[in-house]
Amino acid sequence: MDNTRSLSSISSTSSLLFTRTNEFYKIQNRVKFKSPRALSIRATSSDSVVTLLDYGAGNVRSVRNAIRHLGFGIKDVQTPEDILNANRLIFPGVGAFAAAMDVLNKTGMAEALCAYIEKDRPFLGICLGLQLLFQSSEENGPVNGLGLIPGVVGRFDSSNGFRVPQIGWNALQITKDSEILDDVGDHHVYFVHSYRAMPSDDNKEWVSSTCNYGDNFIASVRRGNVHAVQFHPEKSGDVGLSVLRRFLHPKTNIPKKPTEGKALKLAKRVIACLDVRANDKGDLVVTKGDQYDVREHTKENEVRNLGKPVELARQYYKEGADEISFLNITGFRDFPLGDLPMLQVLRLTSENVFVPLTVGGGIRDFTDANGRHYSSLEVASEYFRSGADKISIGSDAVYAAEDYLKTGVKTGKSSLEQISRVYGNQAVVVSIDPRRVYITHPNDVEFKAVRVTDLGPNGEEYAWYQCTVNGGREGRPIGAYELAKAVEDLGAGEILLNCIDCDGQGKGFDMDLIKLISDAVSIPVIASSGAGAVEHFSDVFRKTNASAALAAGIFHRKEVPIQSVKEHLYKEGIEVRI
Ligand code: 1PR
Repeated sequence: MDNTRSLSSISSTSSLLFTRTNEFYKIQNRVKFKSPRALSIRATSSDSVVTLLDYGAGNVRSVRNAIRHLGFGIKDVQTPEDILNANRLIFPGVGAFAAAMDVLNKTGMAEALCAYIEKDRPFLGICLGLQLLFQSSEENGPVNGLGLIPGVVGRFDSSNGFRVPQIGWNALQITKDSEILDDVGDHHVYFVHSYRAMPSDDNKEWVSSTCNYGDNFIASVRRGNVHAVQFHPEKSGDVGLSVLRRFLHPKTNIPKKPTEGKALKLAKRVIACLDVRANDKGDLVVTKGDQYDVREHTKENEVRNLGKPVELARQYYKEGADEISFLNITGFRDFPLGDLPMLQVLRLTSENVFVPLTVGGGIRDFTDANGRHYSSLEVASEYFRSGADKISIGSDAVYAAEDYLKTGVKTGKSSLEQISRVYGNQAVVVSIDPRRVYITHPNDVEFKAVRVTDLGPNGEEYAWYQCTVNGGREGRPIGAYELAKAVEDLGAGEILLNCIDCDGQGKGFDMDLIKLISDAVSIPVIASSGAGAVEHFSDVFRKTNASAALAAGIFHRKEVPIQSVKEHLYKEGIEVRI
């Protein structure tokens, strides 16, 4: 895209750009400090309006979209009185525990929340909105919480082989009638978190379900009209919408749906990836490369056009994709906030796609033609606010890892560090684009090499995986193994592991590479590039520690539907969400 043209449209966007910190600040200034205990509860507003406590710490667009999708209007909390006067309050806590408590305390909302909950008014906390109800958290702490439920929120233990954060679809063990979970049964729901509260004798009157991830943690609580869930109903597909629906319509007699799920534990995820870019006419299209070459080999040499991003994303959601990734593949040379159609794609998709959305491409610092500087954090914030749950960093993470390995110092200034500090590492994916380089002996290079399953063209028995930037155009002096370990240190929450050699080939994933990386890090790894048949998915989950497998071409060309991948995995005894 032409930067000059695109930048003219940025001025309207720039006012939208703000970080979470700024947003906190705005809210703190906006809210009057007044003791909520001195306030009386006014007449309630309409039944079709739900009050939302959004303190601006991240993406709650999906919660808003889900509420609207279910036919409700939204009233945003501006003052503590709004909490006390709510008919029905949803608190989708996002971000870090300490920062959230800071805002709640400074604005008087903490007291209002306690008063509201103590009066048994209808409340639904989501994720951090559950954790904040407890006495304290170890996240950057100890930090005191609202103190309504006995217990301390602690970090998952990764020493027993469980990857932290827990990202994905897990099963609930329902321990008491919670009403809002009536349709969950044996279906999976979506979790994304590094911290959790544990059930104990002291809090057992609250606990309505637990989930197992290394240990049994609290997945939901309920007392009277007060509910809170550690999972994300707004990202848990139809099952999640049913949780919200039951909270919003408590008195209506919605018949309990028969349980058809088979959830036992954390499921392996199947992800549909949409590589997006503008074609030569300027329309945003889903394209697909062969080893990253996205142009047709015809006289016209056009960008391959496999469909429209929003339509395809909706279709994949309906077909059972556990997650959708959008990669803005020319983001490395265009300024993504100039690429407003991409933001529009996210906004439209998140209106009725209720599974996690990742967006990548062009997340880096940028200075426009007028000298206005945009930080990568601002770019990411705009993506989050447009509906992304996770952002994915490619080229910029390579440079950050190179610097880190050279100096051994975490400057805290890289996009990776800044974004994960503000939004949490579960929101930051690093996309690796490596190319296989065959060698005869592992000591031929300073990078980690593996013995390859299939020999190289000259009978080479080893290979290392060279990282690239700018959509595979430039090789860098760093291997995929070194990069993966460095970005984990710098705060990445997940790795999207592509392979240029396998991309679009349909011959299966690069098992050597995926095994190497998924054994090297303790964050989840998404296997990508090369899926051509359902067996490739079972293979990658059997032979490697990948947490998810991503495919593009076979889904776009309708060669293998997502549902048949799921059915195959299920028949093979691999846990999937069905
Ligand atoms: O460097 O931060 O701007 O991010 C650019 C992003 O765009 C990176 O995530 C990079 O992987 C991606 N990208 C850049 N150029 C291309 C290209 O194809 N020319 N796409 C590209 C990467 C790879 C996968 C693909 C799988 C599965 N595409 O996303 O979807 O290989 O395909 P398959 O199932 O058909 O084999 P930055």
